[in-house]
Amino acid sequence: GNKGNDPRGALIVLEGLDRSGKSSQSARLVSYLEGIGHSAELWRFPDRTTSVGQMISAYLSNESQLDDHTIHLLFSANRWEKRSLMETKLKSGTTLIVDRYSYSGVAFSAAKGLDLHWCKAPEFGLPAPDLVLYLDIPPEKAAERGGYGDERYEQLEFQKKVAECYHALRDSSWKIIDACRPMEEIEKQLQGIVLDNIVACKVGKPISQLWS
Ligand code: Z5A
Ligand code: MG
Repeated sequence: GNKGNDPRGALIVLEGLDRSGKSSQSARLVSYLEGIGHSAELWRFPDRTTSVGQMISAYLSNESQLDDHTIHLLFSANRWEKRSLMETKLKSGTTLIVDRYSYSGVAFSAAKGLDLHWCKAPEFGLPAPDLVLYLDIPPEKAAERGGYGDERYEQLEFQKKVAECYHALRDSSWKIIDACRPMEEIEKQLQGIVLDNIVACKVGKPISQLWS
């Protein structure tokens, strides 16, 4: 057990447009960290395993219809229901690699035309990431990748709006990664950035809260 003064884990989020490579790179990062002896877990939002997550999943696959505000709040609730476990893990020294977080929540809803400040409000007080890795890719290039077009938001014009909304959310915790390069090259770059960040968290950087 962790007695409180022990090093904490880092909260590291991957964001980016659909098909930018978040899930591929998150999985590779966790394998890498585990391989060099770090305690790390792969998390993703939406977490489709909870009852809220199942409502979200039905919505995304067009099996159900929901008002834009309602689905926004469900995505946020899906993060809040994982908050205490997230904090417990971080405090016990486990680094969390999280595939999408509040930035996806705000960017996708704001891209539909909802007010940006309204979209940010329910995220207030969630643990703030120590690092956001933004996998940057032009929407046209992402659309050329496999599997695009199966779910509700996977349309080119909409993805362009999402990209603009992501841009408005950038802050000093973000690192912009060129996601058009080969997977292995991106993987190597992320490993270096993440290791530096984990070390910085271990030397006592407190967990802050959104939107700081
Ligand atoms: N959403 C929301 O509205 N509000 C919220 O709060 C949250 C989410 C959290 C489902 O998310 C939707 O929910 C999403 C946002 C919204 N909108 N949509 N659509 P999801 O995470 O379940 O989406 P996904 O379908 O699992 O994955 P993705 O994000 O679209 O893709 P990705 O994870 O970024 O990419 P990938 O799966 O790693 O790679 C995609 C393909 O590209 C695959 O064939 C790879 O082999 C290939 N790939 C990856 N990297 C490369 C490179 N470097 N070169 C060439 N090919 C590559
Ligand atoms: Mg994914």
